Amino acid sequence: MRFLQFLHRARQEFEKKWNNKIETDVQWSDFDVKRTLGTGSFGRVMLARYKPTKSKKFYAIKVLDKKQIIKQKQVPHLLNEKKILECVQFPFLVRQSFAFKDNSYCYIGLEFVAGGEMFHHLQEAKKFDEPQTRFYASQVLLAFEYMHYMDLIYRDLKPENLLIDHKGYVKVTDFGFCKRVTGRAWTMCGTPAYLAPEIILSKGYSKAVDWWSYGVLCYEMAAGHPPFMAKKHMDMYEKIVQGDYQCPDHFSKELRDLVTNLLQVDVTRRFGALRRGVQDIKNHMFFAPVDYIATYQKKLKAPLVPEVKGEGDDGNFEKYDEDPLPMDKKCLYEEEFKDF
Ligand code: ISQ
Repeated sequence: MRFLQFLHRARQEFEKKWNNKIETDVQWSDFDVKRTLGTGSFGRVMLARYKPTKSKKFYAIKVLDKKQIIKQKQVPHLLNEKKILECVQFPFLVRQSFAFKDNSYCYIGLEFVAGGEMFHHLQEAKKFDEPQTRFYASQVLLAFEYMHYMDLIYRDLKPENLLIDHKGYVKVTDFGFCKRVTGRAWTMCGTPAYLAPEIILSKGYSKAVDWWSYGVLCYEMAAGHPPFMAKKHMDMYEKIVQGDYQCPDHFSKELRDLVTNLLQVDVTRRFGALRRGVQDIKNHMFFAPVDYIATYQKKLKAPLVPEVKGEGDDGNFEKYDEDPLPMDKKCLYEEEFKDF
């Protein structure tokens, strides 16, 4: 009950920000750029240090190429992402500190989360044991409970989008596909191995797609590979819409039961989307050892504390080619990006 009161207050805060446009007067030349932390189809995330103030804080700045955004028709998704990031505030969601644009790019400044991607830690460990799986899964669960309460569908859950902070806790990043909807959504988006059957079948879909991808994530953390795999996307989609997967023998009966209830092809049977909503998952026996309040307060000892040698240590992130960021002489697509 206490948590519901918290969510109610958090929703009021969210609404206030949703209706207010936040301005900043930060610019790219205010930063010392260290290096690239990640790349995507419309740009890259760069580690950079803010020069003007004494604190010289580090940020992970998402640099988005306006030309690419236009070409790939992603303007609405970008505006969504910025607005949502401005509004959300939760311990397991990455925070936005500022946003600005110039002639060629749009920039979103995020807090720097130094522990690296869960994807990287999962690769190193091959698979997580069940207590570690539960530790991360319980935080993503609270993050989804928060987002869904704000009428947000996340739509892109995967280990690449989960960062580990210096204490070893999860932060969800990349809100590029996140959308505020009360009814149904229709856009085909996400990552093939995590797509819910109803998205593949081009049906209108709801928040339940996040609970499907959550089932895929729980499975993948504990197994070391996702439940639906095939060389060709079409073969993988066939398995997904059939619900054709098997749990490894080492899965406990609790984990097996949780995954079975989440990976329900029939939305009307899927955990998270039933009458009791998220409570069916929070109260599931797999999560019986979890203290959600202590989790929310980050009072528990993390199973893996990443090595972070001081502020701005980028050692937990892979290296990328550093291509220059060419700047146009005139402002591109001023009208199209006026709301950024
Ligand atoms: C590091 N910190 C915050 C956000 C990030 C997004 C992508 C890659 C690295 C990141």
